[in-house]
Amino acid sequence: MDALLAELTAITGPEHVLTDPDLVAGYDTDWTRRFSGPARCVIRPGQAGEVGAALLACARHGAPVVPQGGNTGLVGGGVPGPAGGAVILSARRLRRLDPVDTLSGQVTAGAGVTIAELRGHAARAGLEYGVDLAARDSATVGGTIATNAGGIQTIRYGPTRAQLLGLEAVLADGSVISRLGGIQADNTGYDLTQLLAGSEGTLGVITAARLRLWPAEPPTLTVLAGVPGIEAAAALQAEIRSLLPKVRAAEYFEAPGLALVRAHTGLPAPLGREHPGYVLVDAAASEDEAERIVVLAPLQDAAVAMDGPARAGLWAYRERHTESISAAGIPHKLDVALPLGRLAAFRAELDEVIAKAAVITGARAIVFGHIGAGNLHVNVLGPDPDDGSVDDAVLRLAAEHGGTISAEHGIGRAKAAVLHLSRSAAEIEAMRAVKSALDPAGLLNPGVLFPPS
Ligand code: FAD
Ligand code: 2HG
Ligand code: ZN
Repeated sequence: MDALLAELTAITGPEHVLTDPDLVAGYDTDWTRRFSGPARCVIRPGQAGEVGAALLACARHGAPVVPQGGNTGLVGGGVPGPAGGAVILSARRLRRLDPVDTLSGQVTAGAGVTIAELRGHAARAGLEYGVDLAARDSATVGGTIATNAGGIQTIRYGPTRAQLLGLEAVLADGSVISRLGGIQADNTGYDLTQLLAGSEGTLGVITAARLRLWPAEPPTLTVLAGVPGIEAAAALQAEIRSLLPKVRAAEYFEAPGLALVRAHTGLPAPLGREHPGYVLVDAAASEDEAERIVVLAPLQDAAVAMDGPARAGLWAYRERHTESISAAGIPHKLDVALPLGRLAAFRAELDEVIAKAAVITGARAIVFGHIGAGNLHVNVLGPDPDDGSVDDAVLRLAAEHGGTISAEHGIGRAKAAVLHLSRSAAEIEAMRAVKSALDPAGLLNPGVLFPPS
């Protein structure tokens, strides 16, 4: 056994240092199958002290460390790059879950707790965790903080950073920073908690977090409506949001995505007719409010559900897009956001831009997303996974329309080379300065977030 493996084994015991290729396979390839890289091993520490010892051992042996949670990330940030030699540090065993503090409406959770577990735990105390996403059964507290995940409730509760009151993390030098006291009125200098939110494993390994919970406000109304296109979709969700105070999700998908979902799942057509686009809205609404909504003119062909199973049935058309696309191929995932007023102009140019960029390989786009937040998931099937020309063209188009190249999935390895499309040179330099202050040797997640210097 080589010296690093011997040291790592001494830290966690042999059962938590994986080298068998069959076991490592679940960690070294990302959810999309587009990103993969050889790992020297996987280590699965059970507490922050073991994380610190593992980081120091890797630093001594010059082995880069790739922090990983549920491995549901979609931009290659949680798996090694092609160079090899990296150690994957899985945070899944950091499973602390304290009783809900109902006095403050807060909870402390370990990095390895899944979002479904956290949401269930909060619900049993009559509260709600504000972030929800289709990957809820695998995505972790640590991973969602590291990516500042958004999800289906962002328009109501904000992204993950808005839930984050404090965290515990291990820095590259093995030191532990911890602010789990849950004091909201805390004005004592740099906010290191928020610095780590969205840092994508480049600044430290998150081991636990103090999270805000919300009064439970179960959604009671789900509406799925057909629309002629994205402009009508943006207008419809705005109209519904102006009439209902408690809209928690406003989602969008199009006919090609629906066709893939139906082919993959066997679900029947959701509405009486086919439409170019569909809007799905979830709200906590009274019966009176619901009645005001269902008479809206654009809802002439719509399905309305007011009980759990029927609502879940409508949500399946939206939530099963990601798996249905993956069943059809390895997608290029371009998670952009635009000002709502630019969505239609962006969408109008999108197909042409994709067709030009992928002229040799051929390509088809499936567009869906969180339209209430201006967030579109452009998935492109067809081009070779290693061919980045489509990615480049779509991201440039979003930037030209005043949008961002990542709304919620992060930069990862997928978009590191084009970070400049959304961040100025001065911003990237400032971010690099923070990185080299906290991780001067570049131990944590090299190749993620920053373009090669
Ligand atoms: P991983 O994939 O393991 O890692 C993601 C990043 O975080 C990597 O850079 C990794 O290095 C870093 N990281 C992980 N754990 C730690 C830690 N403890 N400390 C430091 N760094 C760490 N995302 C959304 O934002 N909104 C959605 O609606 C959404 N829906 C999805 C639906 C499906 C079906 C799938 C497959 C994915 C979806 N995602 C969505 C993407 C993904 O779930 C999120 O990015 C999620 O935050 C990743 O969490 P994870 O625990 O799987 O992290
Ligand atoms: C979603 O909103 C996720 O469903 C995944 O963010 C998006 O598959 C995608 O591109
Ligand atoms: Zn999304």
